[in-house]
Amino acid sequence: MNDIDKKNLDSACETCPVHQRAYLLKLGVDMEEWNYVVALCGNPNTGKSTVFNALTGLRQHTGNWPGKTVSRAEGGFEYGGSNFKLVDLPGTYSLLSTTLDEEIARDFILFGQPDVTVVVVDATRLERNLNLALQVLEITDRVVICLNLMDEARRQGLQVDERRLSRDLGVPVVPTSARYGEGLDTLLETIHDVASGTIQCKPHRIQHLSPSLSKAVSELASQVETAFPGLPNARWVALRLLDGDSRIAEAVKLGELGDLSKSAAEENEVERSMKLEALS
Ligand SMILES: Nc1nc2c(ncn2[C@@H]2O[C@H](COP(=O)(O)OP(=O)(O)OP(=O)(O)O)[C@@H](O)[C@H]2O)c(=O)[nH]1
Ligand SMILES: [Mg+2]
Repeated sequence: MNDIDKKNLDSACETCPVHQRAYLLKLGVDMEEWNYVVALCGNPNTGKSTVFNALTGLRQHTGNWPGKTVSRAEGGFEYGGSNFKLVDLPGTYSLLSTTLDEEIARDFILFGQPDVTVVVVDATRLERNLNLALQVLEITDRVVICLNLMDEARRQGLQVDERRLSRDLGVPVVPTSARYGEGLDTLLETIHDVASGTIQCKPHRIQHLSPSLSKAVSELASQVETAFPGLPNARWVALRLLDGDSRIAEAVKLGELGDLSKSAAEENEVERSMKLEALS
């Protein structure tokens, strides 16, 4: 492969879907007819289902998460010539997996690697809602913040500087009043632009781990990568292991992470060779 081909492949990779097709299939999401997968998460009662219904209309169906009694809704929409699959995740305050709902939301974002994760936040309770948003920014960089209930914030005399928020978080922030359909066109456009790579996110991450923690995370992350080649977010897994996350420790012991990394890596390999073939 010459340099130009290599460059083309690199730039193609920057904009191609990043989702883990094999793992999404395990979670019951078949990407056959879809270009991009978008996850919708947020604290309970922030308007996720209202946003979901507004974006997908009648193109949706509901069921349960595979093997779980937690209900899920997924649907689709078309924008800018691409088909988007939208998955409504259970409402959660955190991704640290103390409940089944949190575990489902976390696994979907962490291992399914949606092309875009939309975090719906309540503009009238920003401080509490940003906890989840910051956790999401730790594990994925393709995020759009949907700053919902703006009508309610205005009614309460609250002003939110969405530009400043966007600058501080390093990802786009779109103000909406989903119940009244306000801001949803911009939300669609922004989801499209992040999915296609037109907008590049630079998410705010914790920069200053102490030197000893930083060293421990790097060492453990490289062991995790050796044990589970191709696993996305090995650093985050290492951090959770050091924090004593029993669910992640169990997934490591039972080899569940191994299943995921193997299928994801195989999938990537197939996609890569197809791209190389197309270039030759
Ligand atoms: N005023 C106002 N109300 C809204 C807005 N968006 C949603 N709501 C209302 O907020 C309530 C909760 O909305 P849902 O869409 O069910 O919220 P959710 O996040 O899916 O809730 P859970 O699935 O229970 O976590 C409903 O009564 C909606 O009509 C908005 O922009 N403004
Ligand atoms: Mg809901």
